[in-house]
Amino acid sequence: MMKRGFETKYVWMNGRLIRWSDAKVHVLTHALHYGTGVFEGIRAYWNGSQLYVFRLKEHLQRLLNSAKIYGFDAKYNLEGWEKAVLEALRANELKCNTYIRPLLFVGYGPIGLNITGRGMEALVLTIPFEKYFEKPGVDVMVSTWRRISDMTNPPGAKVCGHYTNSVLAKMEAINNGYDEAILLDISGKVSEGSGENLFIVKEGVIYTPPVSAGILEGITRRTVITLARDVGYEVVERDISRTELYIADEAFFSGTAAEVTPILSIDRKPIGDGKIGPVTKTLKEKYEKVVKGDEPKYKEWLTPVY
Ligand code: PY5
Repeated sequence: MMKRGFETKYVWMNGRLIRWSDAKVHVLTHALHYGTGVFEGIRAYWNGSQLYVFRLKEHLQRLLNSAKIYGFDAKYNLEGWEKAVLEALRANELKCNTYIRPLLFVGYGPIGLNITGRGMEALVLTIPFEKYFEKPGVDVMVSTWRRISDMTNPPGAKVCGHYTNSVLAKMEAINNGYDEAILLDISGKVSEGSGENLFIVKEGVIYTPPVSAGILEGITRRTVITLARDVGYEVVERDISRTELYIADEAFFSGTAAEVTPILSIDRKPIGDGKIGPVTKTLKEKYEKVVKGDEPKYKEWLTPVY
Protein backbone atom coordinates (compact mmCIF):
# COMPACT_ATOMS: atom_id res chain seq x y z
CA MET A 1 0.00 0.00 0.00
CA MET A 2 1.26 3.49 -0.88
CA LYS A 3 1.66 5.41 2.33
CA ARG A 4 0.00 8.80 2.29
CA GLY A 5 0.46 11.55 4.89
CA PHE A 6 -2.37 10.54 7.17
CA GLU A 7 -1.61 6.85 7.45
CA THR A 8 0.02 5.32 10.51
CA LYS A 9 1.08 1.83 11.43
CA TYR A 10 -1.70 0.93 13.84
CA VAL A 11 -5.32 1.62 14.66
CA TRP A 12 -6.59 0.80 18.14
CA MET A 13 -9.75 -1.29 17.72
CA ASN A 14 -11.83 -2.93 20.46
CA GLY A 15 -8.92 -3.24 22.86
CA ARG A 16 -6.23 -4.29 20.38
CA LEU A 17 -3.77 -2.65 18.03
CA ILE A 18 -4.61 -3.56 14.42
CA ARG A 19 -2.45 -2.83 11.40
CA TRP A 20 -3.77 0.20 9.48
CA SER A 21 -4.65 -1.85 6.39
CA ASP A 22 -6.54 -4.46 8.47
CA ALA A 23 -8.75 -1.91 10.28
CA LYS A 24 -11.95 -2.74 8.38
CA VAL A 25 -15.67 -3.28 8.96
CA HIS A 26 -18.40 -5.12 7.03
CA VAL A 27 -20.71 -3.18 4.67
CA LEU A 28 -23.68 -4.17 6.85
CA THR A 29 -22.26 -2.09 9.69
CA HIS A 30 -25.27 -0.25 11.17
CA ALA A 31 -23.45 3.08 11.49
CA LEU A 32 -22.63 3.07 7.77
CA HIS A 33 -26.36 2.93 6.96
CA TYR A 34 -27.84 5.09 9.71
CA GLY A 35 -25.04 7.22 11.18
CA THR A 36 -25.34 5.46 14.53
CA GLY A 37 -22.00 6.33 16.02
CA VAL A 38 -20.48 8.95 18.27
CA PHE A 39 -17.01 10.39 17.94
CA GLU A 40 -14.47 12.90 19.18
CA GLY A 41 -11.81 15.05 17.61
CA ILE A 42 -8.80 15.66 19.83
CA ARG A 43 -5.41 17.15 19.11
CA ALA A 44 -1.96 16.32 20.39
CA TYR A 45 0.82 18.86 19.97
CA TRP A 46 4.53 18.06 19.58
CA ASN A 47 6.76 20.73 21.11
CA GLY A 48 10.11 19.27 20.06
CA SER A 49 10.51 17.01 23.10
CA GLN A 50 7.05 15.99 24.30
CA LEU A 51 3.67 15.15 22.77
CA TYR A 52 0.83 16.74 24.74
CA VAL A 53 -2.79 15.71 24.30
CA PHE A 54 -5.03 18.73 24.82
CA ARG A 55 -7.92 18.34 27.28
CA LEU A 56 -8.14 14.58 26.76
CA LYS A 57 -10.48 13.90 29.70
CA GLU A 58 -12.95 16.61 28.66
CA HIS A 59 -13.14 15.21 25.12
CA LEU A 60 -13.65 11.65 26.34
CA GLN A 61 -16.28 12.79 28.84
CA ARG A 62 -18.14 14.38 25.92
CA LEU A 63 -17.85 11.07 24.03
CA LEU A 64 -19.46 9.28 26.98
CA ASN A 65 -22.15 11.98 27.16
CA SER A 66 -22.90 11.65 23.43
CA ALA A 67 -23.23 7.88 23.89
CA LYS A 68 -25.52 8.39 26.88
CA ILE A 69 -27.87 10.69 24.94
CA TYR A 70 -28.35 7.97 22.31
CA GLY A 71 -28.32 5.09 24.79
CA PHE A 72 -25.19 3.51 23.28
CA ASP A 73 -23.05 1.27 25.47
CA ALA A 74 -19.73 3.15 25.62
CA LYS A 75 -17.82 -0.17 26.01
CA TYR A 76 -15.09 1.48 28.10
CA ASN A 77 -15.18 4.01 30.90
CA LEU A 78 -13.23 7.27 30.88
CA GLU A 79 -10.02 5.59 32.04
CA GLY A 80 -10.43 2.82 29.45
CA TRP A 81 -10.80 5.31 26.61
CA GLU A 82 -7.91 7.36 27.94
CA LYS A 83 -5.71 4.26 27.94
CA ALA A 84 -6.78 3.49 24.37
CA VAL A 85 -5.81 6.95 23.10
CA LEU A 86 -2.40 6.83 24.76
CA GLU A 87 -1.79 3.27 23.54
CA ALA A 88 -2.57 4.27 19.94
CA LEU A 89 -0.27 7.30 20.07
CA ARG A 90 2.58 5.35 21.64
CA ALA A 91 2.24 2.39 19.27
CA ASN A 92 2.57 4.74 16.32
CA GLU A 93 5.53 6.50 17.95
CA LEU A 94 4.08 9.82 16.88
CA LYS A 95 6.37 12.80 17.30
CA CYS A 96 4.40 15.38 15.37
CA ASN A 97 1.14 17.33 15.66
CA THR A 98 -1.57 14.71 15.61
CA TYR A 99 -5.34 14.51 15.28
CA ILE A 100 -6.99 11.83 17.39
CA ARG A 101 -10.32 10.34 16.38
CA PRO A 102 -12.06 8.07 18.91
CA LEU A 103 -15.15 6.48 17.32
CA LEU A 104 -17.85 4.34 18.94
CA PHE A 105 -20.47 2.89 16.61
CA VAL A 106 -23.14 0.24 16.14
CA GLY A 107 -21.51 -2.57 14.24
CA TYR A 108 -22.43 -5.50 12.03
CA GLY A 109 -25.87 -7.08 12.39
CA PRO A 110 -29.53 -6.99 11.30
CA ILE A 111 -30.63 -4.09 9.09
CA GLY A 112 -33.46 -2.82 11.34
CA LEU A 113 -33.39 0.27 13.53
CA ASN A 114 -33.92 -1.43 16.87
CA ILE A 115 -30.43 -1.59 18.30
CA THR A 116 -31.30 -3.09 21.69
CA GLY A 117 -28.39 -5.20 22.84
CA ARG A 118 -26.40 -4.60 19.66
CA GLY A 119 -22.64 -4.79 19.87
CA MET A 120 -20.67 -1.57 19.68
CA GLU A 121 -17.32 -1.17 17.96
CA ALA A 122 -14.72 1.12 19.48
CA LEU A 123 -11.68 2.52 17.73
CA VAL A 124 -9.04 5.22 17.98
CA LEU A 125 -7.29 6.63 14.92
CA THR A 126 -4.23 8.84 15.29
CA ILE A 127 -3.42 10.93 12.25
CA PRO A 128 -0.51 13.33 11.63
CA PHE A 129 -2.25 16.66 11.10
CA GLU A 130 -1.39 20.33 10.87
CA LYS A 131 -3.80 23.00 9.67
CA TYR A 132 -7.55 22.51 9.06
CA PHE A 133 -7.84 25.72 7.01
CA GLU A 134 -5.17 26.42 4.44
CA LYS A 135 -5.47 30.19 4.89
CA PRO A 136 -4.64 32.18 8.03
CA GLY A 137 -8.11 33.80 7.88
CA VAL A 138 -11.35 32.64 6.28
CA ASP A 139 -14.17 34.09 4.17
CA VAL A 140 -17.51 32.65 5.18
CA MET A 141 -21.18 32.71 4.20
CA VAL A 142 -24.33 32.40 6.25
CA SER A 143 -25.70 29.07 5.11
CA THR A 144 -29.17 28.59 3.68
CA TRP A 145 -29.22 25.36 5.71
CA ARG A 146 -30.22 25.59 9.36
CA ARG A 147 -28.35 23.92 12.19
CA ILE A 148 -29.99 20.75 13.56
CA SER A 149 -32.14 21.32 16.62
CA ASP A 150 -32.70 19.62 19.94
CA MET A 151 -36.21 18.84 18.63
CA THR A 152 -34.81 16.57 15.91
CA ASN A 153 -31.15 15.63 16.39
CA PRO A 154 -29.65 16.81 19.69
CA PRO A 155 -26.78 19.05 18.52
CA GLY A 156 -24.96 18.71 21.85
CA ALA A 157 -24.23 15.07 21.02
CA LYS A 158 -21.35 14.51 18.60
CA VAL A 159 -23.09 11.90 16.49
CA CYS A 160 -21.85 10.67 13.09
CA GLY A 161 -25.22 11.13 11.38
CA HIS A 162 -25.49 14.74 12.53
CA TYR A 163 -22.61 15.63 10.24
CA THR A 164 -24.73 15.31 7.10
CA ASN A 165 -26.06 18.72 8.22
CA SER A 166 -22.50 20.04 8.45
CA VAL A 167 -21.56 18.59 5.05
CA LEU A 168 -24.56 20.28 3.38
CA ALA A 169 -23.52 23.65 4.80
CA LYS A 170 -19.81 23.16 4.18
CA MET A 171 -20.28 22.12 0.55
CA GLU A 172 -22.72 24.93 -0.17
CA ALA A 173 -20.03 27.32 1.10
CA ILE A 174 -17.20 25.67 -0.86
CA ASN A 175 -19.26 25.47 -4.06
CA ASN A 176 -20.00 29.19 -3.77
CA GLY A 177 -16.36 30.18 -3.34
CA TYR A 178 -16.30 30.53 0.44
CA ASP A 179 -14.09 28.72 2.95
CA GLU A 180 -16.71 27.91 5.55
CA ALA A 181 -20.36 28.32 6.55
CA ILE A 182 -22.07 29.86 9.55
CA LEU A 183 -25.36 28.14 10.34
CA LEU A 184 -28.33 29.82 11.98
CA ASP A 185 -30.36 27.77 14.41
CA ILE A 186 -33.93 26.71 13.79
CA SER A 187 -35.27 30.07 15.04
CA GLY A 188 -32.87 32.17 12.98
CA LYS A 189 -30.29 33.02 15.63
CA VAL A 190 -26.59 32.56 14.95
CA SER A 191 -25.44 29.06 15.91
CA GLU A 192 -21.97 27.97 14.74
CA GLY A 193 -19.80 26.87 11.84
CA SER A 194 -20.00 23.45 10.16
CA GLY A 195 -17.40 22.15 12.63
CA GLU A 196 -16.47 25.14 14.78
CA ASN A 197 -17.94 27.44 17.40
CA LEU A 198 -18.23 31.14 16.66
CA PHE A 199 -17.21 34.29 18.51
CA ILE A 200 -17.64 37.96 17.65
CA VAL A 201 -16.03 41.03 19.20
CA LYS A 202 -17.83 44.35 19.51
CA GLU A 203 -16.42 47.39 21.31
CA GLY A 204 -13.95 45.23 23.22
CA VAL A 205 -16.53 42.71 24.47
CA ILE A 206 -16.52 39.10 23.25
CA TYR A 207 -19.85 37.43 22.44
CA THR A 208 -20.63 33.81 21.63
CA PRO A 209 -23.95 31.98 21.11
CA PRO A 210 -25.24 30.05 24.15
CA VAL A 211 -25.54 26.27 24.36
CA SER A 212 -29.27 26.66 23.65
CA ALA A 213 -28.55 27.99 20.10
CA GLY A 214 -28.03 24.51 18.63
CA ILE A 215 -24.28 24.44 19.12
CA LEU A 216 -21.98 21.61 20.00
CA GLU A 217 -20.49 22.86 23.26
CA GLY A 218 -16.89 23.02 22.13
CA ILE A 219 -13.95 22.31 24.36
CA THR A 220 -11.96 24.92 22.44
CA ARG A 221 -14.88 27.33 23.04
CA ARG A 222 -14.62 26.72 26.77
CA THR A 223 -10.84 27.12 26.57
CA VAL A 224 -11.13 30.42 24.68
CA ILE A 225 -13.67 31.74 27.21
CA THR A 226 -11.32 30.89 30.09
CA LEU A 227 -8.25 32.37 28.38
CA ALA A 228 -10.13 35.54 27.36
CA ARG A 229 -11.41 36.12 30.90
CA ASP A 230 -7.94 35.44 32.35
CA VAL A 231 -6.48 38.04 29.97
CA GLY A 232 -9.14 40.49 31.21
CA TYR A 233 -11.75 40.50 28.45
CA GLU A 234 -15.46 40.38 29.16
CA VAL A 235 -17.09 37.33 27.54
CA VAL A 236 -20.86 37.16 27.16
CA GLU A 237 -22.79 34.05 26.11
CA ARG A 238 -25.99 35.33 24.54
CA ASP A 239 -28.12 35.04 21.40
CA ILE A 240 -26.60 36.76 18.37
CA SER A 241 -28.63 37.91 15.38
CA ARG A 242 -27.41 37.60 11.80
CA THR A 243 -27.06 41.35 11.30
CA GLU A 244 -24.78 41.62 14.35
CA LEU A 245 -22.29 39.49 12.45
CA TYR A 246 -21.90 42.05 9.68
CA ILE A 247 -21.16 44.97 11.99
CA ALA A 248 -18.88 43.12 14.41
CA ASP A 249 -15.36 44.52 14.89
CA GLU A 250 -13.92 41.01 14.78
CA ALA A 251 -15.11 37.43 14.38
CA PHE A 252 -13.40 34.09 14.75
CA PHE A 253 -14.02 30.35 14.88
CA SER A 254 -12.84 28.00 17.60
CA GLY A 255 -12.48 24.24 17.36
CA THR A 256 -10.07 21.40 17.83
CA ALA A 257 -9.38 21.17 14.10
CA ALA A 258 -9.84 24.90 13.36
CA GLU A 259 -8.04 26.04 16.56
CA VAL A 260 -8.57 29.83 16.63
CA THR A 261 -9.29 30.90 13.05
CA PRO A 262 -9.94 34.57 12.18
CA ILE A 263 -13.00 35.30 10.01
CA LEU A 264 -12.14 38.02 7.51
CA SER A 265 -15.53 38.42 5.81
CA ILE A 266 -19.11 37.21 6.11
CA ASP A 267 -21.32 37.16 2.99
CA ARG A 268 -18.56 39.20 1.27
CA LYS A 269 -18.84 42.00 3.83
CA PRO A 270 -15.44 42.61 5.45
CA ILE A 271 -15.43 42.18 9.23
CA GLY A 272 -13.80 45.24 10.76
CA ASP A 273 -11.06 46.19 8.31
CA GLY A 274 -11.04 42.68 6.83
CA LYS A 275 -7.83 41.70 8.61
CA ILE A 276 -7.14 39.73 11.78
CA GLY A 277 -8.18 41.94 14.72
CA PRO A 278 -6.27 42.58 17.97
CA VAL A 279 -8.51 40.51 20.28
CA THR A 280 -8.49 37.53 17.89
CA LYS A 281 -4.72 37.83 17.53
CA THR A 282 -4.19 37.89 21.30
CA LEU A 283 -6.38 34.82 21.88
CA LYS A 284 -4.96 32.89 18.92
CA GLU A 285 -1.39 33.42 20.12
CA LYS A 286 -2.31 32.55 23.69
CA TYR A 287 -4.09 29.37 22.57
CA GLU A 288 -1.11 28.27 20.48
CA LYS A 289 1.23 28.70 23.45
CA VAL A 290 -1.09 26.90 25.88
CA VAL A 291 -1.53 23.77 23.74
CA LYS A 292 2.24 23.36 23.32
CA GLY A 293 2.84 23.57 27.06
CA ASP A 294 4.44 27.02 27.02
CA GLU A 295 2.06 28.37 29.70
CA PRO A 296 2.63 26.63 33.08
CA LYS A 297 -0.68 27.97 34.40
CA TYR A 298 -2.66 25.73 32.04
CA LYS A 299 -0.52 22.60 32.30
CA GLU A 300 -3.37 20.64 33.87
CA TRP A 301 -5.06 20.67 30.45
CA LEU A 302 -2.21 18.65 28.94
CA THR A 303 -1.61 14.90 29.07
CA PRO A 304 2.00 13.97 28.21
CA VAL A 305 2.23 10.89 25.98
CA TYR A 306 5.86 9.94 26.60
N1 PY5 B 1 -19.18 22.54 16.57
C1 PY5 B 1 -19.18 21.44 15.79
C2 PY5 B 1 -20.37 21.12 14.98
C3 PY5 B 1 -18.04 20.62 15.75
O1 PY5 B 1 -18.02 19.54 14.98
C4 PY5 B 1 -16.90 20.98 16.51
C5 PY5 B 1 -15.66 20.14 16.45
C6 PY5 B 1 -16.96 22.14 17.30
C7 PY5 B 1 -18.13 22.88 17.31
C8 PY5 B 1 -15.83 22.55 18.18
O2 PY5 B 1 -15.70 21.68 19.26
P1 PY5 B 1 -14.29 21.42 19.97
O3 PY5 B 1 -13.77 22.76 20.31
O4 PY5 B 1 -14.63 20.64 21.17
O5 PY5 B 1 -13.43 20.71 19.01
N2 PY5 B 1 -15.40 19.63 15.18
C9 PY5 B 1 -14.39 18.66 14.89
C10 PY5 B 1 -13.03 19.05 15.41
O6 PY5 B 1 -12.25 18.17 15.70
C11 PY5 B 1 -14.22 18.48 13.41
C12 PY5 B 1 -15.35 17.95 12.67
C13 PY5 B 1 -15.07 17.85 11.20
O7 PY5 B 1 -12.71 20.24 15.45
